[in-house]
Amino acid sequence: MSDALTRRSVLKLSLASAAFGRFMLWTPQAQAATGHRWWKEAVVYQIFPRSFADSNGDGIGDLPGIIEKVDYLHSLGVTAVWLNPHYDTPNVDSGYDIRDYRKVNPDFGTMEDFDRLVAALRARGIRLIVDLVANHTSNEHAWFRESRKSRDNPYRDYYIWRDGRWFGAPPNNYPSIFGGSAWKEDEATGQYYMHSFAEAQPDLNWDNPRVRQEIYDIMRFWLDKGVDGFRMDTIAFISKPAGFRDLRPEELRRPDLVYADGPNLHNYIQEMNSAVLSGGDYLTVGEAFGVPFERTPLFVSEGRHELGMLFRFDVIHLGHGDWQLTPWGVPDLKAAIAGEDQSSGPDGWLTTFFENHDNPRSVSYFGDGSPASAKALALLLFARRGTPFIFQGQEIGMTNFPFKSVDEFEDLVVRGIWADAVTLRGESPKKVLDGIAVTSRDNSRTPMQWNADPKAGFTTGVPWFHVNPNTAQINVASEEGDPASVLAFYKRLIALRAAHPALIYGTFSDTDPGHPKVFALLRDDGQQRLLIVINFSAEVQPYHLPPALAAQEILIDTHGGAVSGAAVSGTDPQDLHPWQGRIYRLGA
Ligand code: TEU
Ligand code: CA
Repeated sequence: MSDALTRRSVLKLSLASAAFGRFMLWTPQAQAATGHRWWKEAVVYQIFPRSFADSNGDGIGDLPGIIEKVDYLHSLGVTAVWLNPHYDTPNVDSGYDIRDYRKVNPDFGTMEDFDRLVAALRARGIRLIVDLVANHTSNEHAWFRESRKSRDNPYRDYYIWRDGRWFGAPPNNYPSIFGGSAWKEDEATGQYYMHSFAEAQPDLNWDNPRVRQEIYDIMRFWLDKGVDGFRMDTIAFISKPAGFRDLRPEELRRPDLVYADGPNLHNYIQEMNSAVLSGGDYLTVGEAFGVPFERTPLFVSEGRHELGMLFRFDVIHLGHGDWQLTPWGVPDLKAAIAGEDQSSGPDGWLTTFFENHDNPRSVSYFGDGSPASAKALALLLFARRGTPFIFQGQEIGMTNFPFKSVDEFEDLVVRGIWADAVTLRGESPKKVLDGIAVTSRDNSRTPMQWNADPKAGFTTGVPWFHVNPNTAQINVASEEGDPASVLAFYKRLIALRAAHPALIYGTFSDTDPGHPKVFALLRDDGQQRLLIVINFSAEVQPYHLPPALAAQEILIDTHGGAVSGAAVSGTDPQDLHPWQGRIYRLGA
């Protein structure tokens, strides 16, 4: 049998078993032979519940609100949902400070609502993954309330307590990712506890086996409820160094690189895998903040039995730190994309995403705010190798919010930046505000724009956060009726990916990494070769297909639904309109 034939039959077999798997028990062994997995084929939709849909008019999005929108999700074609934290929380950091891991946030509903959500999604073939926040808890969690009481409390070792070095000086010079020291002195015992993020988010002590078992129990609890996996918050931070030495000056600029490299990190993830994850074929995606390229395969290489995929931040953080902006060009974006792609190693898998709840809107940051640039980004999202994640509102081209003053922000990170940059270091308030306005994660947290109403159809009450005034133009209701809308384009892309395995399992290569404006990306699964060409600029680009890449057919075009399926012969002599992109099927 020729190589190509072998590949073909293996592919057919695995596609057949993928279809089969929907109705029958999943067989991980059979899948492992080809590396095909449901979660590689999935298209995931991220929901930030507080801002998605409010069912009871209190101005806060909730689980019944999501249930009302499951048909919308189904019509979009997504096959999985990632829910940002839905647990009981004092809400210091939008639910990433969990008070009770087994209780639904009362703002969002009840456990019955959660069960109904799982069922409603499942009835439409959509799986659910939940957020696992295991590096830290809320300071109001029962474990921490016990832990801080006394040095000999049975929960003392659930957290990381150390003596200060001398009066008023923390145990070492670790900064918190959210600003200030990572140590907070606690009155009851006079010791300091560690918090990688906010003071209200004390870090758990993963070196304590009881803590690890608690987390595994929590994971089993939600798996038993029917969830299909986890997005693991800042998972690379869980293992802490024994000695807590001081960071060197150059390390202080990127403390996350040190925090994400604890001595037991991979032991713990492997233990979690064998204790919990090996029991099924779950979607697991680790937030890999701080993980350098070369360590990526340690998490995702199949043979290591750790995680299915990671979120890397090379692309989404291109050109910005906390708030400082550095200029970037299309070749830099190409390099970041190629870098992420290659970092997975030969048998690892990654994600493709341009937005999440921690970042600005991609159409504003990477594009020029126009629907045309939103479609170009959508095409680039699906051109990349990896499981695509779409953040709520991205599929209609939601933009950044027009923030005009620092008081309009909600995020504690903004307050931290302001205190550090303006108050402490004397930076110009205008400069800092301009930077925050472009980069703040509050941009992604404004209510979902369902219709043109000033409340966006998000709530009948007073929305908890500003509605973007452009909901008058950018909203689901108007785009649903428009075949040329961003929403319609996302639907076509999602369907196209499902129908073209080369877009899922095909190799990825950039055929023109130096071109200053145009992407020309090749996906090849041995059966089909697809060329994705995207004019990533607001100007016309005279781009011609290289003669070697004889195009047979246009599968999708950002400019006009009618042309898809149109035959082309060999090179295509047309200029590309601003932000125009196409997928060509190439000859053998
Ligand atoms: O984020 C971890 C993290 O490092 C981010 O805060 C990142 O540095 C920043 O947002 C820039 O993108 C996770 C959650 O995604 C975030 O929402 C939480 O605030 C944080 O953990 C603490 O739980
Ligand atoms: Ca509500």
